[in-house]
Amino acid sequence: MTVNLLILGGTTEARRLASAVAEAGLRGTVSLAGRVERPAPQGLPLRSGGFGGIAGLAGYLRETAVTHVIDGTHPFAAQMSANAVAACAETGVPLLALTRPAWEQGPEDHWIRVPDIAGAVAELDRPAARVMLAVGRMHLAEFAPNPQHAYLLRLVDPPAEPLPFPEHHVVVDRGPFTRDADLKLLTDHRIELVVSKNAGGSGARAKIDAARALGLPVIMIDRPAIPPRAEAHSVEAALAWLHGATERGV
Ligand code: 3Y8
Ligand code: NAP
Repeated sequence: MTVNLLILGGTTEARRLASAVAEAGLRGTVSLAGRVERPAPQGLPLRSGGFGGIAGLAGYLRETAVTHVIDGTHPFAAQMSANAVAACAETGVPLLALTRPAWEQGPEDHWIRVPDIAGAVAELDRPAARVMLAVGRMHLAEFAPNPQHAYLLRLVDPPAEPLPFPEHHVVVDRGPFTRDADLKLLTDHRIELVVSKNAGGSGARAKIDAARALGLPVIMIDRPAIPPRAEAHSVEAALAWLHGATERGV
């Protein structure tokens, strides 16, 4: 069977998979939501924007005769992943998730684990501190109830609207980040507390390694629930699945 792969992208691992698929001479497309102004080149043709829910994705799979879907989205992109499980079940297109194991707390880590964004907001109901809020842009408004803190924000694009924090400093940057650069960032801004999603992978963990080196506490947000699906934790395993699936003719 001729492969026509759809990669749901937006992570370092998805981009690396796309390059490997292109090098293998297989046909594939990377899909992004269109969240940022200048997405990184993906090594395969790119489509951008929502599909229109489960029905929209199922329609896309049929119309473009996709033979396999690899969901390489971020662990917090739970809606996209749930839609992929449903649309692939409906259309019979084989689905594999390429996802990263959650970060584990080490002996020198000072983590305060919370179940979700609301848990992180509740945890910030404490006396004023210098906080690195490294959760991106989309959920910033939820953090408005704690204006007492001085926030260091890292955003992929400059903020389009005023931010709900009287005292804040914005760094416009995209990852993957490095431990040394984040060590300097936390030190220069005299950060006392870091707020982070448990993204897993290497691209976002620099701030966690830097916080550990500085002995700083981290409010660590656990991942949202995602329906069960086949999973791989490396590009090599994802490619093996793809080759295996094509040999089996599924
Ligand atoms: C549009 C596509 C690659 C992929 C790079 C990874 C690593 C660097 C670290 C911090 C944490 C954060 C954020 C982050 C990281 C990788 C990966 C990752 C975290 C790009 C990209 C898109 C997005 C969307 C963006 C979100 C935001 C989240 C910033 C490309 C650069 C905070 C997640 O302004 C916005 O609307 C931003 C939205 C979703 C979370 C949020 O709620 O704001 N990612 N990030 C994707 C699309 O349109 O479909 O240009 O590369 C991708 C990457 N961002 O090629 O190596 O694999 O995780 N992304 C988090 O983990 O908390 C930054 O600052 O320390
Ligand atoms: P989400 O909340 O799970 O998805 C909301 C809706 O956005 C989806 O239902 C879908 O719209 C659209 N969408 C999401 N990802 C898409 C993709 N790759 N291609 C096409 N449409 C997509 O997703 P999110 O958390 O906003 O994440 C959006 C993108 O940013 C994803 O590519 C993700 O990998 C990347 N990202 C997210 C985070 C994060 O912290 N959430 C971190 C790093 C990268 P329709 O229902 O209309 O199809």
